Amino acid sequence: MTEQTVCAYCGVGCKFEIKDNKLKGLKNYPANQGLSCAKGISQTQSIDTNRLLEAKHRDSTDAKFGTSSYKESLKVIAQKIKNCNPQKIGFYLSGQMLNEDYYVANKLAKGFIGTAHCDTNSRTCMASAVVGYKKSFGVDYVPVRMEDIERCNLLILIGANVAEAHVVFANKIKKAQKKGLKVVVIDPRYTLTAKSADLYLPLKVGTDIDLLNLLALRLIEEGFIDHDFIKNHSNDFENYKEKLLALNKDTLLKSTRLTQQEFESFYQLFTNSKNIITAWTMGINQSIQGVDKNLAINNLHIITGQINKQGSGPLSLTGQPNAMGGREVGGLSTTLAVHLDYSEANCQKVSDFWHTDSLVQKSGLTAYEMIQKAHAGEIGILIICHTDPIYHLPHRAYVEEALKNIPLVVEINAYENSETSSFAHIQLPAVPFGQKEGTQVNLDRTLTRVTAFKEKNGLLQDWEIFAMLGRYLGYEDAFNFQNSKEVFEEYQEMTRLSHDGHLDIYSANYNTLAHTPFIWGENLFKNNTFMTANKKANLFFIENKNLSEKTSQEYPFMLLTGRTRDQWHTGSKTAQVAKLLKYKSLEFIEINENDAKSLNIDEGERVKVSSIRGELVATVIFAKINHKTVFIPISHIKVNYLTDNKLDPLSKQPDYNHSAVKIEKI
Ligand SMILES: Nc1nc2c(c(=O)[nH]1)N[C@H]1C(S)=C(S)[C@@H](COP(=O)(O)OP(=O)(O)OC[C@H]3O[C@@H](n4cnc5c(=O)[nH]c(N)nc54)[C@H](O)[C@@H]3O)O[C@H]1N2
Ligand SMILES: Nc1nc2c(c(=O)[nH]1)N[C@H]1C(S)=C(S)[C@@H](COP(=O)(O)OP(=O)(O)OC[C@H]3O[C@@H](n4cnc5c(=O)[nH]c(N)nc54)[C@H](O)[C@@H]3O)O[C@H]1N2
Ligand code: SF4
Ligand SMILES: [Mo]
Repeated sequence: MTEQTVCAYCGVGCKFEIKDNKLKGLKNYPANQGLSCAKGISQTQSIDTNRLLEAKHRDSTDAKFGTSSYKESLKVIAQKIKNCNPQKIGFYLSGQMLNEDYYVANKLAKGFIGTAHCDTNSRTCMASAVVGYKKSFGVDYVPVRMEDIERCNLLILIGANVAEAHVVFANKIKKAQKKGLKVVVIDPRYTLTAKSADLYLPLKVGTDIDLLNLLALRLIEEGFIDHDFIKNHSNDFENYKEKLLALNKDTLLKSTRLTQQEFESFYQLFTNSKNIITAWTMGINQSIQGVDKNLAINNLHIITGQINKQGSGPLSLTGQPNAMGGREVGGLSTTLAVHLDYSEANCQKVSDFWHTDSLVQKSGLTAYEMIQKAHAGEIGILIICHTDPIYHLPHRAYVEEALKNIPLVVEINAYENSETSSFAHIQLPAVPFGQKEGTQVNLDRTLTRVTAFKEKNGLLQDWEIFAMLGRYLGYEDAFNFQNSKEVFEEYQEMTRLSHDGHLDIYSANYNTLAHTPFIWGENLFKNNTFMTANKKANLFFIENKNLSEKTSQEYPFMLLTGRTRDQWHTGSKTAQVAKLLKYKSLEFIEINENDAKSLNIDEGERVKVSSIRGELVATVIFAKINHKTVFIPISHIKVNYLTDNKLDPLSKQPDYNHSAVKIEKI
């Protein structure tokens, strides 16, 4: 059989076959059926460029790095960990790590070093979806598969630009449209995705809850709800309904800035569709009310019974390739391991499983909370793996100050020159996609094998680094793994501890995963039984609290940030591939022509964009985007000097899409 592997970029999880060091979309694989996108397919070109190839060490970030070795550096780190209060140690992981990498890091931090401050960049990505699913359905579980769009009549894409962020899924949506699927796109920007929509709703940024409430209210008033489902499978409908009906429809509509006609078209589509999927990403999750927005979506599916049948349901689209796997392993500081929350009984089970008496007993700091602690001088060691927090966290100037306050910052990266590297004392090289092996889970619970097809040349994969550190700390037995398969199999055993064994990854087989994917949790909500206390789905009345930063006379524009098709975040891999740079420039700002004219700015001109927190320079592009709203892609490496660091109170996910800025000609 030909060698196969899975893409290391987005959550679609396309499978490739590998021939002569070239990748080709694998036919007959459910996620991509032979398709792939430009950045996915060009990944072999970044295996040998811009690589971090040796360990480096310096005592102060003012000094230059000297070369070191894994052994030397890890011994230093182990010694410093032994001398540090575990409460002052943080692990900052990534939704791009494989399950095995996550598993070993999580075991080391929570099980042996004894710090629960082990979180991941997925906090900035889908933490709101996790909390939303758990509140509504009792478990972090995506109850829809991508192939469901083939049985679906209406797909609502809200705050998701799949044409650039989930390219292959977007192509599959287009195919389904040819067979009758209708697509509504709800976004303050007329995105590439909006271009192929059947209906585009240019709602005002931050008003999604108003729109969803208006829809739910009308559905209830006009009887387009599923009474049987509500009665038998949901909690708290009467309270939800009473509060919802007390809202004023005109006020809701006015808030969204949509016209009555636009809303009626949406309503018609909704009420005329048998099967409905709502899919969302960062336009919903990255918000001070990110959890509430998720709940508002889930509510809609509960009251209409649009869930647990083919072609329907609330589908959170995961961004990173293994953000789902990270959630399952327990990479978020708010989970212990294998979907287990912190409780005495769960801690006992996990202590027994890991044979440890140092297990943490309560949830730890989330990503930005670690930064806040560091800012206050209360973090002694931060180990960062497979992510670039200086680049990706909001209010960058504050994050920079925080990292400067940490006596030991360790960065594990496969590539050179991350934005975080200037703040690191120790850098450790890891092997990237192409040289590492293990498993990952895509956005619809598909577990697949990642295969190494190039030599590691003496370098280690992320989990091997954490295991070596574990051994230097004296935990010989617990970290004595010989290969990725052994790590996976221990993780598999552990999934038996998950509640009712719902995380049935223990049934998969490492060897066969190389060619046959495994979908975990199929039929978890069979017969509409959810995983809440009484097995019914919870309804929550939600209101738009308008808590985000507001525009002002001085900062009159609302800034949105997001993806471009051919770039992957910092571009440590994609910006090395010449052909990917042709599609769009990296440092632009989208603004509508009228707003630009009022500032006397023309297309192609360079402008200074500032918020109260910082500034950057970008090139102007005219775009169809709402009045007084602008967009800067996250390929602009400085984007987070501008963004606000408000967090959702429950998910702790940042409010990236609502920062007030001003624009000046330079
Ligand atoms: N090419 C490429 N693909 C990627 C990535 C990448 O870096 N490059 N990253 C991956 C990752 S980690 C992620 S998380 C996903 C993200 O996938 P997406 O979330 O689909 O990507 P974004 O570009 O962030 O799109 C968010 C959309 O939300 C809109 N939006 C902003 N505010 C609001 C609002 O208040 N309401 C509504 N309704 N919409 C709003 C924005 O205009 C934008 O179009 O992409 C993944 N795929
Ligand atoms: N303004 C704004 N900010 C955002 C967002 C936004 O929409 N707007 N989105 C947020 C979201 S959703 C996300 S997911 C984050 C993403 O932000 P980051 O995670 O910081 O971005 P990446 O560039 O993907 O960082 C991955 C890092 O891993 C390194 N790497 C690659 N392969 C390997 C490997 O195998 N091992 C190791 N150890 N390192 C490797 C790369 O060189 C790179 O430095 O950004 C967040 N920040
Ligand atoms: S759509 Fe996503 S998973 Fe598929 S090839 Fe492109 S980046 Fe990779
Ligand atoms: Mo993400």
